[in-house]
Amino acid sequence: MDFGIELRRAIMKLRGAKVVDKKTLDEFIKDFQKALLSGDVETSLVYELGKKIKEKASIEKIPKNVDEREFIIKVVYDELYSILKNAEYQPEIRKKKILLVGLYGSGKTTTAAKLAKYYQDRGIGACLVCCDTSRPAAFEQLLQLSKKINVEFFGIENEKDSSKIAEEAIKKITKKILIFDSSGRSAFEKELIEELIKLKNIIQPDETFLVLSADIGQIASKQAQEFNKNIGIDGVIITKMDGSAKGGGALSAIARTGAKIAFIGTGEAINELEVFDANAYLSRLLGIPNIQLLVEKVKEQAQPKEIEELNFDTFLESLKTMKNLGLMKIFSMLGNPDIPREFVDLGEEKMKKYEAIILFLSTWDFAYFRYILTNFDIENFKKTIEKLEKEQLAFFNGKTFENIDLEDNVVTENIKEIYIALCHFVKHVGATKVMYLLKPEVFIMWDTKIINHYRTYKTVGKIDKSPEGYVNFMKLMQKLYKNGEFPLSNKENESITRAIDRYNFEKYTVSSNKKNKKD
Ligand SMILES: Nc1nc2c(ncn2[C@@H]2O[C@H](COP(=O)(O)OP(=O)(O)OP(=O)(O)O)[C@@H](O)[C@H]2O)c(=O)[nH]1
Ligand SMILES: [Mg+2]
Repeated sequence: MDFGIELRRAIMKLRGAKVVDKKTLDEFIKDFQKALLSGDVETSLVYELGKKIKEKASIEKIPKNVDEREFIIKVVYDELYSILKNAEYQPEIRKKKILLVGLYGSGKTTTAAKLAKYYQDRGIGACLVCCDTSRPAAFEQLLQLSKKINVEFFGIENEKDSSKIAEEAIKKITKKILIFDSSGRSAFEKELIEELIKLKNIIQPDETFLVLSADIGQIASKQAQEFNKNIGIDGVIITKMDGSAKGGGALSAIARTGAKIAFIGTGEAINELEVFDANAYLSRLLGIPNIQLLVEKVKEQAQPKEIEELNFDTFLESLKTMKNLGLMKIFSMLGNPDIPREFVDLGEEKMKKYEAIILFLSTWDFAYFRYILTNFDIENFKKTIEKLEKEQLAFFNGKTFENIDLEDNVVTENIKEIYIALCHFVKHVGATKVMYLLKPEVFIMWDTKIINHYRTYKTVGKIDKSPEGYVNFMKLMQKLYKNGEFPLSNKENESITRAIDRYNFEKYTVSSNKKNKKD
């Protein structure tokens, strides 16, 4: 379980609070502190943070017209950012020598390959040098990795003196970034540290990085200090941030020593390495969508076609290109890192539709859908959609919103069955969103604000959230559309169903949100 889950739960609970008073704030701070402690963050830091948040977000200090929940979350964000921002490190893209050192099994060899790929992708050739002379098969492991990513490899099989290997590599390979992998060791093993000092003197690296696994939590700072004292390090790379509950402890402990965090490892795959960016990390950690970053990433991937605005339509359009980015990353940037991995791991082709659904849902209501999706029976959802597609949805093939006969019982029964099946998974609002995604030419989405508006509409009977209520809503939409009562835009390529939804959304959902903020 990753460290952020508890934190995001605390935030979700705060977001869902009906009123925000002193009691709510105290309770949030308690939840927040508990989450940090479970992430192995130092007790003194946890205490200090709690105190600061209590001061800065005290109810009297929250400006009028600002949502209290968002204000408190912003204070939390800023406090955490102030700890982490100084640990950022910008790696220069140039020819250099990098030495990786660290504890056994911390991820040095994997990280060496990830770094080689990182630089290679940025236009600079890299060579992986095996200076691990103690671990059996270290040579073979690095050799295989270098083949996998197609970078040069240098090693001398059965050579026991790592300094000799380094010397040869430096002599032979002069035009590339050299990345030296070394044997695992603790900072407290004197003899092994002596050997490392010798190796470092021969290499004269431009950058020496200590590779630490997030699993060790706050102990990270002791290792960092000791390694720094003995051999001197330029920064730390924290691996396994994906799988460890203690990542927060490791990060904050390192940041507090004043050391830099050069990269973080976020998975076993070769491309799962990121330059440590405090903003990006915190957005993901706290479940705050980092749309800016997502837009940048999508733009990066979507060349040469520019994506000017990120919305539902461009989202679907760019799904294909975003695929390269990794869906897990996209969800994270949307503030939804808790989406079950299975969603992402299902076969590519098959998943397209579900991806669209989930992406859409997750952009629509973060907190709510994070909750739903983390408690979601994916297999069952998949089966349900497949069944609907063969039966009730197939009924609508070739039909459109304008031409369906809503007085026909067969039509309305099919609508109700689809609606009921989907409500089971994503409730009444989500159900219509999924229906729209599956049959965009037929169904119109609604939400609570839209329902409320049309409930009082003079020309209809009761509109409620029941299946009949949705059929009534569809009838009303069709009637209003046929009477020309929707001042629909003539946006190029915009379908009628989408245009009606845009109209309803802008008129009833958005304006009602604005009104609530003012109150
Ligand atoms: N989940 C996850 N696993 C990682 C990450 N980095 C490395 N690993 C895994 O950690 C294990 C150990 O990685 P290695 O790269 O062999 O570690 P090492 O420090 O070279 O180990 P020694 O050479 O034995 O000291 C492997 O199974 C890697 O796949 C990461 O960021 N996330
Ligand atoms: Mg190794």
